[in-house]
Amino acid sequence: MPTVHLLDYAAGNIRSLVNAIEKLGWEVEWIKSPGDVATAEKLILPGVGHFGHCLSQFANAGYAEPVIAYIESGKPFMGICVGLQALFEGSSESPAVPGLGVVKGRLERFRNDEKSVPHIGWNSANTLSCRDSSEQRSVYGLRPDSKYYYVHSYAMPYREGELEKDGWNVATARYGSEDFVGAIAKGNVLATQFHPEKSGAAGLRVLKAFLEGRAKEPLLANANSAYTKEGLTRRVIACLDVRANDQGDLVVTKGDQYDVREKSNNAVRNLGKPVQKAQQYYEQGADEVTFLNITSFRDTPLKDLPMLEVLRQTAATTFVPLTIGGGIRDTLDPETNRTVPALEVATLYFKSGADKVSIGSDAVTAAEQYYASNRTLTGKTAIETISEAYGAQAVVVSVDPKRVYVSDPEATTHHALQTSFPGPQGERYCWYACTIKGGRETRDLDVVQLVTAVEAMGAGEILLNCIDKDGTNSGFDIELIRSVKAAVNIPVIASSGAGSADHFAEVFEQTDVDAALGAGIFHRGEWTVKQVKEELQKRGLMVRRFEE
Ligand code: 1PR
Repeated sequence: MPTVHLLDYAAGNIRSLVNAIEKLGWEVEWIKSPGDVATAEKLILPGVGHFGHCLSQFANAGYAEPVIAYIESGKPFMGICVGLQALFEGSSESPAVPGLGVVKGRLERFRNDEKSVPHIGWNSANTLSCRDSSEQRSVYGLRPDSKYYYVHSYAMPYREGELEKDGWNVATARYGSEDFVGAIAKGNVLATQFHPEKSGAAGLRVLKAFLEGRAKEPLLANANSAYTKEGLTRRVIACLDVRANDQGDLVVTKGDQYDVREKSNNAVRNLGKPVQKAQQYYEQGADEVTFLNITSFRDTPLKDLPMLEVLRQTAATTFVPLTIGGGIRDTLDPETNRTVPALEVATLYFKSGADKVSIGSDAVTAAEQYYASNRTLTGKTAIETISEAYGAQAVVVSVDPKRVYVSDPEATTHHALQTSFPGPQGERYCWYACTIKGGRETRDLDVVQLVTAVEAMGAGEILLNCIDKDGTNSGFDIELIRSVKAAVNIPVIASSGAGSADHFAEVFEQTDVDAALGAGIFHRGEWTVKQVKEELQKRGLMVRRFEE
Protein backbone atom coordinates (compact mmCIF):
# COMPACT_ATOMS: atom_id res chain seq x y z
CA MET A 1 0.00 0.00 0.00
CA PRO A 2 1.33 3.50 -0.78
CA THR A 3 2.01 5.63 2.28
CA VAL A 4 1.27 9.18 3.30
CA HIS A 5 2.59 10.83 6.46
CA LEU A 6 0.31 12.69 8.82
CA LEU A 7 1.37 15.19 11.41
CA ASP A 8 -0.95 15.10 14.41
CA TYR A 9 0.07 17.91 16.75
CA ALA A 10 -3.17 19.14 18.30
CA ALA A 11 -6.59 18.03 19.45
CA GLY A 12 -9.20 17.27 16.84
CA ASN A 13 -10.92 14.50 15.00
CA ILE A 14 -8.05 13.01 13.03
CA ARG A 15 -9.83 9.65 12.85
CA SER A 16 -12.02 10.74 9.92
CA LEU A 17 -9.02 11.79 7.87
CA VAL A 18 -7.33 8.45 8.49
CA ASN A 19 -10.56 6.66 7.52
CA ALA A 20 -10.80 8.65 4.28
CA ILE A 21 -7.15 8.00 3.37
CA GLU A 22 -7.56 4.27 4.07
CA LYS A 23 -10.77 4.17 2.06
CA LEU A 24 -8.72 5.49 -0.89
CA GLY A 25 -6.28 2.61 -0.51
CA TRP A 26 -3.44 4.46 1.18
CA GLU A 27 -1.74 3.77 4.46
CA VAL A 28 -1.07 6.40 7.12
CA GLU A 29 2.23 6.75 8.90
CA TRP A 30 2.57 9.17 11.75
CA ILE A 31 5.18 11.84 12.15
CA LYS A 32 6.21 11.31 15.76
CA SER A 33 8.97 13.88 16.07
CA PRO A 34 10.37 16.83 14.10
CA GLY A 35 13.17 14.57 12.85
CA ASP A 36 10.61 12.39 11.00
CA VAL A 37 9.36 15.23 8.80
CA ALA A 38 12.22 15.08 6.29
CA THR A 39 11.71 11.33 5.83
CA ALA A 40 8.15 11.78 4.50
CA GLU A 41 7.54 11.56 0.76
CA LYS A 42 4.00 12.95 1.04
CA LEU A 43 2.85 14.97 4.01
CA ILE A 44 -0.56 16.11 5.26
CA LEU A 45 -0.92 18.73 7.95
CA PRO A 46 -4.46 18.62 9.37
CA GLY A 47 -5.77 20.88 12.08
CA VAL A 48 -9.01 22.00 13.57
CA GLY A 49 -9.96 24.49 16.22
CA HIS A 50 -8.11 27.51 17.50
CA PHE A 51 -5.28 28.99 15.39
CA GLY A 52 -3.23 30.14 18.40
CA HIS A 53 -3.67 26.87 20.26
CA CYS A 54 -2.71 24.78 17.21
CA LEU A 55 0.21 26.92 16.06
CA SER A 56 1.66 27.27 19.56
CA GLN A 57 1.58 23.49 20.05
CA PHE A 58 3.06 23.06 16.63
CA ALA A 59 5.91 25.52 17.23
CA ASN A 60 6.59 24.36 20.79
CA ALA A 61 6.96 20.78 19.57
CA GLY A 62 9.64 22.00 17.13
CA TYR A 63 7.75 21.39 13.89
CA ALA A 64 7.83 24.87 12.29
CA GLU A 65 11.30 24.74 10.72
CA PRO A 66 11.22 21.12 9.52
CA VAL A 67 7.81 21.66 7.90
CA ILE A 68 8.96 24.84 6.11
CA ALA A 69 12.07 22.94 4.92
CA TYR A 70 9.85 20.05 3.77
CA ILE A 71 7.64 22.41 1.74
CA GLU A 72 10.74 24.04 0.18
CA SER A 73 12.08 20.60 -0.77
CA GLY A 74 9.32 20.33 -3.40
CA LYS A 75 7.75 17.12 -2.04
CA PRO A 76 3.92 16.96 -2.02
CA PHE A 77 2.34 18.80 0.90
CA MET A 78 -1.30 19.25 1.83
CA GLY A 79 -2.73 21.44 4.60
CA ILE A 80 -6.32 21.05 5.80
CA CYS A 81 -8.36 23.69 7.69
CA VAL A 82 -5.98 25.07 10.33
CA GLY A 83 -3.34 23.29 8.20
CA LEU A 84 -4.16 25.85 5.47
CA GLN A 85 -4.32 28.72 7.92
CA ALA A 86 -0.88 27.77 9.28
CA LEU A 87 0.69 28.56 5.89
CA PHE A 88 -0.24 32.26 6.18
CA GLU A 89 1.58 34.89 8.24
CA GLY A 90 -0.94 35.04 11.06
CA SER A 91 -4.55 35.32 12.13
CA SER A 92 -6.55 37.90 14.05
CA GLU A 93 -7.72 34.94 16.18
CA SER A 94 -4.31 35.06 17.94
CA PRO A 95 -2.44 38.14 16.74
CA ALA A 96 0.68 37.30 18.78
CA VAL A 97 1.13 33.81 17.34
CA PRO A 98 2.93 33.74 13.98
CA GLY A 99 1.99 31.42 11.13
CA LEU A 100 4.59 29.74 8.92
CA GLY A 101 4.58 32.66 6.46
CA VAL A 102 4.73 30.45 3.37
CA VAL A 103 1.86 32.50 1.92
CA LYS A 104 1.39 36.26 2.35
CA GLY A 105 -1.63 37.46 4.29
CA ARG A 106 -3.44 37.25 7.61
CA LEU A 107 -6.75 35.59 8.41
CA GLU A 108 -9.69 37.60 9.68
CA ARG A 109 -12.90 36.76 11.51
CA PHE A 110 -16.10 36.62 9.47
CA ARG A 111 -18.47 39.49 10.20
CA ASN A 112 -21.58 38.33 12.05
CA ASP A 113 -23.82 41.32 11.36
CA GLU A 114 -25.50 39.57 8.42
CA LYS A 115 -24.84 35.90 9.06
CA SER A 116 -24.06 33.24 11.63
CA VAL A 117 -20.48 32.66 12.73
CA PRO A 118 -18.89 30.04 12.69
CA HIS A 119 -19.39 29.38 9.00
CA ILE A 120 -20.63 25.79 9.11
CA GLY A 121 -21.75 23.82 6.11
CA TRP A 122 -21.30 23.10 2.46
CA ASN A 123 -19.89 25.81 0.23
CA SER A 124 -18.03 26.11 -3.07
CA ALA A 125 -14.33 26.11 -3.86
CA ASN A 126 -14.13 27.54 -7.35
CA THR A 127 -10.89 28.21 -9.13
CA LEU A 128 -10.74 30.68 -11.99
CA SER A 129 -10.00 27.83 -14.40
CA CYS A 130 -13.02 25.99 -12.97
CA ARG A 131 -15.28 28.99 -13.42
CA ASP A 132 -14.09 29.74 -16.94
CA SER A 133 -15.97 27.29 -19.09
CA SER A 134 -13.53 27.83 -21.99
CA GLU A 135 -10.84 26.10 -19.95
CA GLN A 136 -12.53 23.05 -18.46
CA ARG A 137 -9.63 22.06 -16.24
CA SER A 138 -9.94 20.97 -12.67
CA VAL A 139 -7.40 21.74 -9.97
CA TYR A 140 -6.96 18.66 -7.77
CA GLY A 141 -10.40 17.44 -8.82
CA LEU A 142 -12.27 20.57 -7.63
CA ARG A 143 -15.52 21.05 -9.52
CA PRO A 144 -17.71 24.15 -9.83
CA ASP A 145 -20.86 22.13 -9.18
CA SER A 146 -19.48 20.42 -6.06
CA LYS A 147 -19.79 21.63 -2.50
CA TYR A 148 -17.32 21.05 0.32
CA TYR A 149 -17.74 21.00 4.08
CA TYR A 150 -16.36 24.04 5.91
CA VAL A 151 -16.34 24.78 9.60
CA HIS A 152 -14.45 27.87 10.76
CA SER A 153 -14.84 31.41 12.08
CA TYR A 154 -11.65 32.88 10.59
CA ALA A 155 -10.76 32.91 6.92
CA MET A 156 -8.32 34.46 4.47
CA PRO A 157 -10.27 37.24 2.74
CA TYR A 158 -10.05 36.93 -1.03
CA ARG A 159 -8.74 40.00 -2.84
CA GLU A 160 -8.46 39.34 -6.54
CA GLY A 161 -4.92 39.12 -7.86
CA GLU A 162 -3.18 39.33 -4.49
CA LEU A 163 -2.24 35.66 -4.10
CA GLU A 164 -2.28 35.00 -7.82
CA LYS A 165 0.59 37.43 -8.38
CA ASP A 166 2.75 35.13 -6.25
CA GLY A 167 1.79 32.20 -8.45
CA TRP A 168 -0.99 30.71 -6.31
CA ASN A 169 -3.98 29.14 -7.95
CA VAL A 170 -6.88 30.16 -5.70
CA ALA A 171 -10.29 28.55 -5.21
CA THR A 172 -12.74 30.88 -3.56
CA ALA A 173 -16.01 30.65 -1.72
CA ARG A 174 -18.56 33.26 -0.71
CA TYR A 175 -20.21 33.54 2.69
CA GLY A 176 -22.82 36.29 2.87
CA SER A 177 -21.09 39.20 1.17
CA GLU A 178 -17.57 38.02 1.99
CA ASP A 179 -15.31 36.22 -0.51
CA PHE A 180 -12.66 34.08 1.08
CA VAL A 181 -9.99 31.56 0.17
CA GLY A 182 -11.40 28.02 -0.01
CA ALA A 183 -8.23 26.36 -1.30
CA ILE A 184 -4.84 27.30 -2.71
CA ALA A 185 -2.41 25.37 -4.85
CA LYS A 186 1.05 26.04 -6.23
CA GLY A 187 3.74 23.58 -7.26
CA ASN A 188 3.94 20.86 -4.63
CA VAL A 189 1.48 22.54 -2.22
CA LEU A 190 -2.29 22.12 -1.90
CA ALA A 191 -4.20 23.52 1.05
CA THR A 192 -7.93 23.50 1.69
CA GLN A 193 -9.93 25.51 4.21
CA PHE A 194 -12.66 22.89 3.87
CA HIS A 195 -12.44 19.32 5.15
CA PRO A 196 -12.08 16.93 2.20
CA GLU A 197 -12.48 13.98 4.55
CA LYS A 198 -15.93 15.28 5.53
CA SER A 199 -17.03 16.38 2.06
CA GLY A 200 -18.46 13.12 0.74
CA ALA A 201 -17.42 11.93 -2.72
CA ALA A 202 -16.41 15.46 -3.77
CA GLY A 203 -13.89 15.68 -0.93
CA LEU A 204 -12.54 12.19 -1.44
CA ARG A 205 -11.89 13.11 -5.08
CA VAL A 206 -9.70 16.05 -3.98
CA LEU A 207 -7.82 13.92 -1.47
CA LYS A 208 -7.29 11.22 -4.09
CA ALA A 209 -5.99 13.73 -6.63
CA PHE A 210 -3.47 14.96 -4.06
CA LEU A 211 -2.37 11.45 -3.10
CA GLU A 212 -1.95 10.51 -6.76
CA GLY A 213 -0.22 13.80 -7.63
CA ARG A 214 -2.84 14.94 -10.15
CA ALA A 215 -2.70 18.71 -9.75
CA LYS A 216 -4.46 19.58 -12.98
CA GLU A 217 -6.61 17.50 -15.24
CA PRO A 218 -9.53 17.97 -17.59
CA LEU A 219 -12.95 18.09 -15.98
CA LEU A 220 -14.36 14.62 -16.50
CA ALA A 221 -17.81 15.80 -17.41
CA ASN A 222 -19.43 19.16 -17.90
CA ALA A 223 -20.52 20.82 -14.72
CA ASN A 224 -24.16 20.47 -13.80
CA SER A 225 -25.18 24.12 -14.15
CA ALA A 226 -28.14 23.74 -11.75
CA TYR A 227 -25.63 23.39 -8.92
CA THR A 228 -22.88 25.90 -9.78
CA LYS A 229 -24.28 28.83 -7.80
CA GLU A 230 -21.79 30.06 -5.20
CA GLY A 231 -22.54 30.25 -1.51
CA LEU A 232 -23.53 28.21 1.50
CA THR A 233 -26.18 25.56 0.86
CA ARG A 234 -29.18 24.70 3.06
CA ARG A 235 -28.13 21.80 5.24
CA VAL A 236 -30.43 18.82 5.67
CA ILE A 237 -29.52 16.67 8.67
CA ALA A 238 -30.70 13.17 9.50
CA CYS A 239 -31.03 12.47 13.22
CA LEU A 240 -30.98 9.09 14.90
CA ASP A 241 -32.28 8.82 18.45
CA VAL A 242 -30.59 5.71 19.79
CA ARG A 243 -31.22 3.66 22.91
CA ALA A 244 -31.18 0.05 24.08
CA ASN A 245 -34.52 -1.70 23.70
CA ASP A 246 -35.90 -4.04 26.37
CA GLN A 247 -33.82 -6.89 24.91
CA GLY A 248 -30.65 -4.83 25.30
CA ASP A 249 -30.03 -4.17 21.57
CA LEU A 250 -29.12 -0.66 20.45
CA VAL A 251 -31.87 0.54 18.13
CA VAL A 252 -32.87 3.67 16.31
CA THR A 253 -36.07 4.81 17.93
CA LYS A 254 -38.39 7.77 17.60
CA GLY A 255 -40.81 9.28 20.01
CA ASP A 256 -44.07 11.15 19.79
CA GLN A 257 -43.36 14.22 21.87
CA TYR A 258 -40.45 12.22 23.33
CA ASP A 259 -42.45 9.12 24.22
CA VAL A 260 -40.68 6.29 22.37
CA ARG A 261 -42.85 3.39 23.56
CA GLU A 262 -45.47 1.81 21.28
CA LYS A 263 -49.03 2.42 22.46
CA SER A 264 -50.03 -1.19 21.69
CA ASN A 265 -47.46 -3.18 23.68
CA ASN A 266 -45.32 -0.58 25.45
CA ALA A 267 -42.18 -1.80 23.66
CA VAL A 268 -39.46 0.65 22.64
CA ARG A 269 -40.21 1.58 19.02
CA ASN A 270 -37.56 -0.06 16.84
CA LEU A 271 -36.89 1.67 13.53
CA GLY A 272 -33.64 0.00 12.56
CA LYS A 273 -29.96 -0.41 13.27
CA PRO A 274 -27.93 2.75 13.89
CA VAL A 275 -24.91 2.08 11.64
CA GLN A 276 -27.01 0.90 8.70
CA LYS A 277 -29.43 3.80 9.00
CA ALA A 278 -26.59 6.33 9.12
CA GLN A 279 -24.99 4.78 6.04
CA GLN A 280 -28.33 4.85 4.23
CA TYR A 281 -28.79 8.58 4.94
CA TYR A 282 -25.22 9.34 3.85
CA GLU A 283 -25.97 7.60 0.55
CA GLN A 284 -29.17 9.61 0.19
CA GLY A 285 -27.17 12.83 0.47
CA ALA A 286 -27.65 13.84 4.12
CA ASP A 287 -25.36 16.79 4.83
CA GLU A 288 -24.72 15.59 8.38
CA VAL A 289 -25.73 12.72 10.61
CA THR A 290 -26.54 13.19 14.29
CA PHE A 291 -26.77 10.44 16.89
CA LEU A 292 -28.53 11.18 20.16
CA ASN A 293 -28.04 8.64 22.90
CA ILE A 294 -31.36 9.40 24.52
CA THR A 295 -31.14 7.41 27.73
CA SER A 296 -27.58 8.26 28.66
CA PHE A 297 -28.81 10.12 31.74
CA ARG A 298 -29.48 6.72 33.29
CA ASP A 299 -26.11 5.11 32.69
CA THR A 300 -22.63 6.42 32.76
CA PRO A 301 -21.38 7.06 29.22
CA LEU A 302 -18.09 5.44 30.26
CA LYS A 303 -19.98 2.18 30.08
CA ASP A 304 -21.27 3.26 26.74
CA LEU A 305 -18.98 1.17 24.59
CA PRO A 306 -21.60 0.04 22.05
CA MET A 307 -22.30 3.69 21.21
CA LEU A 308 -18.60 4.29 20.65
CA GLU A 309 -18.55 1.28 18.37
CA VAL A 310 -21.55 2.65 16.44
CA LEU A 311 -19.58 5.84 15.92
CA ARG A 312 -16.40 4.01 14.87
CA GLN A 313 -18.20 1.88 12.33
CA THR A 314 -20.18 4.81 10.96
CA ALA A 315 -17.11 7.05 10.65
CA ALA A 316 -15.33 4.38 8.59
CA THR A 317 -17.83 4.65 5.75
CA THR A 318 -19.74 7.90 6.21
CA PHE A 319 -17.75 10.92 5.04
CA VAL A 320 -19.95 13.73 6.29
CA PRO A 321 -19.86 15.36 9.73
CA LEU A 322 -21.05 13.24 12.62
CA THR A 323 -22.47 14.64 15.83
CA ILE A 324 -23.02 12.62 18.98
CA GLY A 325 -25.10 13.69 21.93
CA GLY A 326 -26.18 12.22 25.23
CA GLY A 327 -24.32 12.05 28.50
CA ILE A 328 -21.66 14.66 27.76
CA ARG A 329 -21.06 15.91 31.30
CA ASP A 330 -18.74 15.37 34.27
CA THR A 331 -19.36 11.74 35.16
CA LEU A 332 -18.57 9.54 38.13
CA ASP A 333 -16.80 6.38 37.02
CA PRO A 334 -18.30 3.75 39.34
CA GLU A 335 -15.30 1.46 38.91
CA THR A 336 -12.64 3.92 40.02
CA ASN A 337 -14.90 6.31 41.92
CA ARG A 338 -13.22 9.12 40.02
CA THR A 339 -15.12 12.01 38.47
CA VAL A 340 -14.29 11.95 34.80
CA PRO A 341 -14.48 15.47 33.34
CA ALA A 342 -16.86 16.11 30.44
CA LEU A 343 -13.84 16.93 28.30
CA GLU A 344 -12.57 13.36 28.72
CA VAL A 345 -15.98 11.93 27.89
CA ALA A 346 -16.08 14.10 24.75
CA THR A 347 -12.56 13.03 23.83
CA LEU A 348 -13.70 9.40 23.81
CA TYR A 349 -16.28 10.34 21.20
CA PHE A 350 -13.94 12.52 19.13
CA LYS A 351 -11.38 9.72 19.02
CA SER A 352 -14.06 7.36 17.76
CA GLY A 353 -14.92 9.64 14.83
CA ALA A 354 -17.30 12.34 16.10
CA ASP A 355 -16.82 15.82 14.70
CA LYS A 356 -19.11 17.53 17.18
CA VAL A 357 -20.59 16.66 20.52
CA SER A 358 -24.03 17.78 21.54
CA ILE A 359 -24.75 18.76 25.13
CA GLY A 360 -28.29 18.79 26.48
CA SER A 361 -29.10 18.57 30.19
CA ASP A 362 -25.68 19.74 31.35
CA ALA A 363 -26.04 22.94 29.31
CA VAL A 364 -29.25 23.79 31.18
CA THR A 365 -27.58 23.29 34.55
CA ALA A 366 -24.60 25.37 33.44
CA ALA A 367 -26.89 28.17 32.24
CA GLU A 368 -28.78 28.19 35.55
CA GLN A 369 -25.49 28.55 37.41
CA TYR A 370 -24.38 31.27 34.98
CA TYR A 371 -27.42 33.42 35.83
CA ALA A 372 -27.26 32.57 39.54
CA SER A 373 -23.67 33.87 39.62
CA ASN A 374 -24.50 37.07 37.78
CA ARG A 375 -23.29 35.82 34.41
CA THR A 376 -19.90 34.64 35.57
CA LEU A 377 -17.96 32.36 33.27
CA THR A 378 -16.07 29.83 35.35
CA GLY A 379 -14.11 28.20 32.52
CA LYS A 380 -15.04 24.86 34.06
CA THR A 381 -18.30 23.91 32.41
CA ALA A 382 -18.46 21.15 29.80
CA ILE A 383 -19.20 23.72 27.10
CA GLU A 384 -16.23 25.92 28.03
CA THR A 385 -13.68 23.14 28.46
CA ILE A 386 -14.61 21.29 25.26
CA SER A 387 -14.87 24.50 23.26
CA GLU A 388 -11.45 25.61 24.52
CA ALA A 389 -9.80 22.31 23.57
CA TYR A 390 -11.60 21.44 20.33
CA GLY A 391 -12.98 24.77 19.15
CA ALA A 392 -16.48 26.24 19.36
CA GLN A 393 -17.49 24.49 16.14
CA ALA A 394 -17.23 21.13 17.93
CA VAL A 395 -19.78 22.03 20.62
CA VAL A 396 -23.49 21.86 19.83
CA VAL A 397 -26.09 22.57 22.49
CA SER A 398 -29.23 20.50 22.08
CA VAL A 399 -32.27 22.25 23.50
CA ASP A 400 -35.49 20.47 24.48
CA PRO A 401 -38.01 23.27 25.04
CA LYS A 402 -41.71 23.03 25.60
CA ARG A 403 -44.41 25.65 25.37
CA VAL A 404 -45.84 27.33 28.46
CA TYR A 405 -48.93 29.38 27.58
CA VAL A 406 -49.77 32.68 29.26
CA SER A 407 -52.64 35.05 28.58
CA ASP A 408 -50.53 38.11 29.27
CA PRO A 409 -46.76 38.51 28.64
CA GLU A 410 -46.57 40.54 31.87
CA ALA A 411 -47.65 37.40 33.75
CA THR A 412 -44.16 35.92 33.39
CA THR A 413 -40.60 37.14 33.72
CA HIS A 414 -39.64 34.88 30.83
CA HIS A 415 -39.25 35.81 27.16
CA ALA A 416 -42.82 35.48 25.94
CA LEU A 417 -43.94 35.82 22.36
CA GLN A 418 -47.30 36.33 20.75
CA THR A 419 -48.42 33.12 19.09
CA SER A 420 -50.68 32.37 16.17
CA PHE A 421 -51.45 29.01 17.80
CA PRO A 422 -53.29 29.85 21.04
CA GLY A 423 -53.14 27.61 24.10
CA PRO A 424 -55.92 25.34 25.45
CA GLN A 425 -57.60 28.25 27.24
CA GLY A 426 -57.18 30.54 24.24
CA GLU A 427 -53.94 32.05 25.59
CA ARG A 428 -52.30 34.27 22.96
CA TYR A 429 -48.79 34.22 24.38
CA CYS A 430 -46.26 31.57 25.24
CA TRP A 431 -42.71 31.12 26.41
CA TYR A 432 -40.54 28.06 26.00
CA ALA A 433 -39.35 26.29 29.12
CA CYS A 434 -36.11 24.30 28.98
CA THR A 435 -36.22 20.68 30.06
CA ILE A 436 -33.60 18.13 31.05
CA LYS A 437 -33.36 14.34 31.01
CA GLY A 438 -35.19 13.98 27.74
CA GLY A 439 -38.08 16.24 28.72
CA ARG A 440 -38.73 14.50 32.03
CA GLU A 441 -37.94 17.58 34.14
CA THR A 442 -38.95 21.15 33.31
CA ARG A 443 -36.79 24.02 34.58
CA ASP A 444 -37.52 27.66 35.32
CA LEU A 445 -35.27 28.79 32.47
CA ASP A 446 -36.49 29.91 29.07
CA VAL A 447 -35.00 29.02 25.75
CA VAL A 448 -33.75 32.55 25.02
CA GLN A 449 -31.96 32.63 28.37
CA LEU A 450 -30.42 29.25 27.63
CA VAL A 451 -29.14 29.97 24.14
CA THR A 452 -27.67 33.35 25.04
CA ALA A 453 -25.88 31.83 28.05
CA VAL A 454 -24.41 28.92 26.08
CA GLU A 455 -23.31 31.23 23.28
CA ALA A 456 -21.40 33.27 25.89
CA MET A 457 -19.81 30.04 27.16
CA GLY A 458 -18.48 29.17 23.71
CA ALA A 459 -21.05 26.86 22.14
CA GLY A 460 -20.73 26.84 18.35
CA GLU A 461 -24.21 25.77 17.29
CA ILE A 462 -27.74 25.23 18.63
CA LEU A 463 -29.78 22.10 17.88
CA LEU A 464 -33.25 23.42 18.52
CA ASN A 465 -35.78 20.68 19.22
CA CYS A 466 -39.35 21.32 20.33
CA ILE A 467 -41.20 18.79 22.48
CA ASP A 468 -44.62 20.04 21.36
CA LYS A 469 -43.70 19.38 17.73
CA ASP A 470 -41.54 16.24 18.03
CA GLY A 471 -42.92 13.34 15.99
CA THR A 472 -46.09 15.23 14.99
CA ASN A 473 -45.29 15.55 11.26
CA SER A 474 -46.96 18.96 11.44
CA GLY A 475 -43.99 21.15 10.50
CA PHE A 476 -41.34 23.03 12.46
CA ASP A 477 -42.19 25.57 15.16
CA ILE A 478 -41.45 28.68 13.12
CA GLU A 479 -42.20 31.05 16.02
CA LEU A 480 -39.70 29.32 18.28
CA ILE A 481 -37.04 29.21 15.57
CA ARG A 482 -37.41 32.92 14.76
CA SER A 483 -37.07 33.90 18.40
CA VAL A 484 -33.94 31.80 18.92
CA LYS A 485 -32.35 33.00 15.68
CA ALA A 486 -32.93 36.58 16.80
CA ALA A 487 -31.20 35.90 20.13
CA VAL A 488 -27.87 34.42 18.94
CA ASN A 489 -25.22 34.81 16.24
CA ILE A 490 -24.16 31.17 16.13
CA PRO A 491 -25.83 28.77 13.67
CA VAL A 492 -29.17 27.22 14.61
CA ILE A 493 -30.48 23.83 13.43
CA ALA A 494 -34.28 23.59 13.29
CA SER A 495 -35.58 20.28 14.61
CA SER A 496 -38.89 18.54 15.44
CA GLY A 497 -42.01 18.25 13.37
CA ALA A 498 -40.74 17.65 9.82
CA GLY A 499 -43.33 15.63 7.94
CA SER A 500 -42.78 16.62 4.31
CA ALA A 501 -40.39 18.40 1.95
CA ASP A 502 -42.74 21.40 2.19
CA HIS A 503 -41.94 21.70 5.87
CA PHE A 504 -38.23 21.91 5.11
CA ALA A 505 -38.88 24.50 2.41
CA GLU A 506 -41.14 26.47 4.76
CA VAL A 507 -38.58 26.69 7.55
CA PHE A 508 -35.86 27.84 5.14
CA GLU A 509 -38.16 30.35 3.44
CA GLN A 510 -39.78 31.77 6.56
CA THR A 511 -36.78 31.94 8.89
CA ASP A 512 -33.06 32.43 8.38
CA VAL A 513 -32.26 29.18 10.14
CA ASP A 514 -28.97 27.55 9.14
CA ALA A 515 -29.98 23.88 8.87
CA ALA A 516 -33.01 21.66 9.31
CA LEU A 517 -33.15 18.21 10.81
CA GLY A 518 -35.57 15.36 10.33
CA ALA A 519 -35.89 12.02 12.07
CA GLY A 520 -39.20 10.11 11.80
CA ILE A 521 -39.89 11.29 8.24
CA PHE A 522 -36.72 9.50 7.10
CA HIS A 523 -36.89 6.48 9.44
CA ARG A 524 -40.41 5.63 8.37
CA GLY A 525 -39.40 5.95 4.72
CA GLU A 526 -42.02 8.61 3.96
CA TRP A 527 -39.42 10.77 2.25
CA THR A 528 -35.77 10.15 1.45
CA VAL A 529 -33.21 12.85 2.14
CA LYS A 530 -32.58 12.97 -1.63
CA GLN A 531 -36.25 13.67 -2.37
CA VAL A 532 -36.37 16.45 0.21
CA LYS A 533 -33.27 18.08 -1.28
CA GLU A 534 -34.63 17.80 -4.81
CA GLU A 535 -37.79 19.61 -3.71
CA LEU A 536 -35.75 22.35 -2.05
CA GLN A 537 -33.69 22.71 -5.23
CA LYS A 538 -36.88 23.03 -7.30
CA ARG A 539 -38.05 25.84 -5.03
CA GLY A 540 -34.85 27.76 -5.64
CA LEU A 541 -33.22 26.91 -2.31
CA MET A 542 -29.58 26.01 -2.78
CA VAL A 543 -28.64 22.48 -1.72
CA ARG A 544 -25.62 20.25 -2.15
CA ARG A 545 -25.74 17.96 -5.17
CA PHE A 546 -25.36 14.34 -4.18
CA GLU A 547 -22.31 12.76 -5.80
CA GLU A 548 -21.61 9.04 -6.02
O1 1PR B 1 -29.23 15.53 28.14
O2 1PR B 1 -26.94 15.76 27.27
O3 1PR B 1 -27.75 13.55 28.04
O4 1PR B 1 -28.61 14.57 25.96
C1 1PR B 1 -29.70 13.76 25.72
C2 1PR B 1 -30.13 14.02 24.30
O5 1PR B 1 -31.13 13.08 23.96
C3 1PR B 1 -30.69 15.40 24.10
O6 1PR B 1 -30.14 15.95 22.92
C4 1PR B 1 -32.19 15.18 23.93
O7 1PR B 1 -32.71 16.05 22.93
C5 1PR B 1 -32.25 13.76 23.43
N1 1PR B 1 -33.45 13.04 23.92
C6 1PR B 1 -33.66 12.61 25.17
N2 1PR B 1 -34.83 11.94 25.23
C7 1PR B 1 -35.36 11.95 24.00
C8 1PR B 1 -36.61 11.33 23.59
O8 1PR B 1 -37.06 11.46 22.45
N3 1PR B 1 -37.27 10.64 24.51
N4 1PR B 1 -34.68 12.87 21.88
C9 1PR B 1 -34.50 12.65 23.17
C10 1PR B 1 -34.70 14.03 21.34
C11 1PR B 1 -35.49 15.01 19.51
C12 1PR B 1 -34.88 15.11 18.21
C13 1PR B 1 -35.74 14.45 17.20
C14 1PR B 1 -36.42 15.61 16.55
C15 1PR B 1 -36.96 15.34 15.22
N5 1PR B 1 -35.17 13.81 20.10
O9 1PR B 1 -33.60 14.68 18.13
O10 1PR B 1 -34.91 13.72 16.41
O11 1PR B 1 -37.45 16.08 17.42
O12 1PR B 1 -37.97 14.40 15.27
P1 1PR B 1 -39.08 14.37 14.13
O13 1PR B 1 -38.41 14.86 12.88
O14 1PR B 1 -39.44 12.94 13.99
O15 1PR B 1 -40.19 15.24 14.58
P2 1PR B 1 -28.12 14.86 27.45
